[in-house]
Amino acid sequence: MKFSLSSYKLKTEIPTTLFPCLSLRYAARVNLVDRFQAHDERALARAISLVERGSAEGQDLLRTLRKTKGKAARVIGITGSPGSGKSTLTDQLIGVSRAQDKLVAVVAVDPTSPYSGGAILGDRIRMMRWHSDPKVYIRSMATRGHLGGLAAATLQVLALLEAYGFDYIFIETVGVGQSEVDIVRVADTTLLVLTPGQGDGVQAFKAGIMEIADVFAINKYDLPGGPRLKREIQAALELSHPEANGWWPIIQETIAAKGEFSQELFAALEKHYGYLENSGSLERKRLERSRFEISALLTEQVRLALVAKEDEFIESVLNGEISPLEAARQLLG
Ligand SMILES: Nc1nc2c(ncn2[C@@H]2O[C@H](COP(=O)(O)OP(=O)(O)OP(=O)(O)O)[C@@H](O)[C@H]2O)c(=O)[nH]1
Ligand SMILES: [Mg+2]
Repeated sequence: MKFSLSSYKLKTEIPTTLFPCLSLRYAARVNLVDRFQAHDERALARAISLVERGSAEGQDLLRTLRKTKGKAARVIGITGSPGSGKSTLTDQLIGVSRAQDKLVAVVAVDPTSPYSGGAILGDRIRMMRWHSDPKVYIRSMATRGHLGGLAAATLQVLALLEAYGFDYIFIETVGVGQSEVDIVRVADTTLLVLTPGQGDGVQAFKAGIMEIADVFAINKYDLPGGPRLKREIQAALELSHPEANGWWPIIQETIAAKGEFSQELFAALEKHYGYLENSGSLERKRLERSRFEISALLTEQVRLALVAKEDEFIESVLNGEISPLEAARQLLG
């Protein structure tokens, strides 16, 4: 027999004397949905761990919650090179949101990649002052084993956070590897953090990540070279003509460590969201996010199913008995 979560409410009314164990389990799940929707942070934590584990219960929960969709959260992706000040800026943006009594979530994606020692500790320290605020939820997620991209689990956690009713969801990813490309497909607004004096402008231009930014933060503007970096980015934008998409990226200087220009940066993010709403692009963004969610899960499932079998083919490919393409096809077949 198949149960859906919506029927759990009915099921709990089955006389508990008949199926005491079953009823208790259903009651627990109903309770989880109710508690989740009543903004119980422990229910959120439980829901996230269910989804991260890939359990059937987690999937049921996601489906139920998606059906009772409330208002949309604003999802802001924050990316940039290691140490550019992403967490310090996020801390400032939380501050501006909280001054407006908004409900705020932060997902700090720790790439655990060979390039970076992992950002979790830094994030914890940088945003520590919010730990006692019940309207701020901060979660670090590792993406180990996902080639530096945003893990499928991250996207599902994002769906949970949206259902929970957060007004703002900030996703911090280090701009290394695939994650900064992925972030564009997930976030409504992408904020690229650059810093002067490290050749960031040139590097961003070379790596083709200029195109991903809806808003630029030139952080550490207290250090020498800020105005120059700003001019470089302006010139680069003029060359690439971003207005073809209907949006001309805003370049905002910030000194996150001193809390300067946070309001201005926040206003730039709001302006971009307004543009999305007015141009009808928001709907397109949301479709793209769902598409990305499916494809990330698909890739992960295929990898999980097939990678273990790869070994059987390695020798044959090495000996020239079959080609790598034939091996891949046989694996899929
Ligand atoms: N001078 C100066 N330093 C800053 C500014 N903003 C942040 N920092 C410092 O830069 C360092 C890195 O800041 P984080 O916020 O941890 O940077 P991050 O980009 O989150 O770093 P990762 O998550 O490790 O990639 C810290 O020592 C901050 O205090 C700024 O505006 N000016
Ligand atoms: Mg950080």
